Amino acid sequence: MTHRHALLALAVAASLTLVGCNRAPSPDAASQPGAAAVPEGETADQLITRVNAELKAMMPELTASQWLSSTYINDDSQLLAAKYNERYLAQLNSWIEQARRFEGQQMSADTARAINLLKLGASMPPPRNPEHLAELTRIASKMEGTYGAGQYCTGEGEARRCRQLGALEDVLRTSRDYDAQLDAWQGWHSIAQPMRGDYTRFVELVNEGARDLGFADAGEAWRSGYDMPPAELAAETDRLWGQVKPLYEQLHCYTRARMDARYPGRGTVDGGLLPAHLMGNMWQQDWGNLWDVLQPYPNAGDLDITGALEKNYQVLLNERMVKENALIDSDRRAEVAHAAQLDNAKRMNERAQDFYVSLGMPTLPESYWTKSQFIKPRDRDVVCHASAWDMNMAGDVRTKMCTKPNEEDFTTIYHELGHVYYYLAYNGRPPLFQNGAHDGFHEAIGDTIVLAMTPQYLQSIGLVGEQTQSQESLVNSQMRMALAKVAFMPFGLMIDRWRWGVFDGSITPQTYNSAWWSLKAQYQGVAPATARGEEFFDAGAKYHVPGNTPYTRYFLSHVLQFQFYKALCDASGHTGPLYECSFYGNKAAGEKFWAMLEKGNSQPWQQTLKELTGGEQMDAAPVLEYFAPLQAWLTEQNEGRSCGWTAPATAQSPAPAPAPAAPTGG
Ligand code: X8Z
Ligand code: ZN
Repeated sequence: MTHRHALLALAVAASLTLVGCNRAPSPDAASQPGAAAVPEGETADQLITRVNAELKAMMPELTASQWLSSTYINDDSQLLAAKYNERYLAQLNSWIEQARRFEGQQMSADTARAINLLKLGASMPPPRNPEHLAELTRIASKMEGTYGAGQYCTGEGEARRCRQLGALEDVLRTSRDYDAQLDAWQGWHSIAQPMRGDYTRFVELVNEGARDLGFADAGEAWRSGYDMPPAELAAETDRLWGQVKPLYEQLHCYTRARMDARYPGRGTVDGGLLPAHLMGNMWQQDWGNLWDVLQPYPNAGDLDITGALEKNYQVLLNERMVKENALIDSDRRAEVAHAAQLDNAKRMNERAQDFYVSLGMPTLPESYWTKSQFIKPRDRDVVCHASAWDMNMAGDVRTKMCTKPNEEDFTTIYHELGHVYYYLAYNGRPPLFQNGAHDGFHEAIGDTIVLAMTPQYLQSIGLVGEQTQSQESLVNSQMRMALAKVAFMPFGLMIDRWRWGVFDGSITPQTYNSAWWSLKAQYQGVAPATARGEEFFDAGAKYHVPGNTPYTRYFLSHVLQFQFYKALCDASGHTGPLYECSFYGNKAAGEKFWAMLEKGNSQPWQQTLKELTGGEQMDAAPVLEYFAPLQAWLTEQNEGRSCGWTAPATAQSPAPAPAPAAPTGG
């Protein structure tokens, strides 16, 4: 999932509740428990110094409660997480209220920025009403727990079998059986149905919070964290998408032809859309698992990273089993396998750390290795969605994953370490500046490193075999990257197109699902193979919806990471085509990267971007430069095909509203 910057964002959200029209402290704020007394005669600069200290002091208990509820899901941990979140948000309200005294007064530029940051960028704008705030944090914890503990059960009695997300994803990754994939896909989506009511209420509450803060709705609050007017953000993302769309359409067209060949007669859905359950990924956001179907040249260049990682794990497991008595019982065998999985996941993390260290960054602290959750525990429910945590703003950084030995998880580790190194780099800044330049920056750090994992780099670490230089192997490696990066982009946009609509009321609870599939069709060109009416809540089957993590950040990250990559390649002295560059081991690139990380969000992101890339605008030109050979190849392949798709009428028209609920007594 997201890194725990969300926490700060939550805090920021809360503070917004007090940005109102009257200057007197609101009774709510005055009565907040734990609100420190305001020292008499305190200046704005002194206030921010104090807020920074209080924020840092509160952080450990807040993050600890969230960590426990994510790594040990039960009613008690959820209760505590909700409570600590509520307290924290209330405290933030109090800080914001205190800051209002200084509106319009002279203060240092840093203090003005810090006060502004308190008011902006809220991901969960909390309502002013204390009961509603408590209800909001309870619902948030509950939805996160429901998602994390979600399971799909089939069969009766002895034959009853329950599978969680990881097992269902395994089916989509490895099975090419149409019905088995459909079952896994539908099964996972069934876990979201019970969340529909909670989500509906959640939307009302965050909108109430947003309005209390002076925003039109929660979506506008989300769009306000980009050092530009919120009204401009949607157009900005449209502009960037416009740059990449032709490339996506080529990839889609090629993919559709291969899917038709692989699943004759049912490789596409009416209108030329790709069937959601066949794309190798629960949300069709990364098509890399379809390598067996989509690989351009099967005999050019071995890039089977998953195969290599699995083999490494098997070797480790065999060593462990041999060391043990061969006759050990099945319980002990399971323990040994678990220990081998943990060791293997740590090795994958060491490999990722090595890249960062090669750039001159520090090794991770010992506590990273002892306190992280690397694999799925056997005895309890956890939120498996990957995340990186800064527990105390003082070096206790962690990753939480349910790592498996496959390519996707391998690159996710690099992604999470990007967050972790960002935390470590800006830990010296005042707490209010300990954040990404904007949230897309935070998401782009590790992915920039992933772009530098060229076939040559992968060969040098022994993950893939000898790489030959040929046009065919180039197309293969470009395709591998495109299936992860280009396929992602329309997904990165559509989630918040849906949520912005939900928050502004243009998408109502009666049209949650039809609007979801309408946007999936419009942006991604994918569709469900079977009807998905309003009895479903398919948005809820994607972590970031019940987890309330804004998603535009990932779209922006997929643009920015190519800009960062290009800048670091330049810094390293690379001269050839962009896609050939790896800055592994290059200290000059490392220094430039670190200089950006170390800034946090102490200045507008445009300035930070300029210092790294020379330009102040987000720009997808480096994406196109990188993929130029693939785009040319795809265009050639697609010649004579009719590309593009039309969204089916059923996905566009809202489903009929359900019958009104029966009146309840009392
Ligand atoms: O949620 C994540 C990371 C944590 S911030 C694992 N990502 C998005 C997703 O999985 O949906 C990374 C890419 C997109
Ligand atoms: Zn992330």
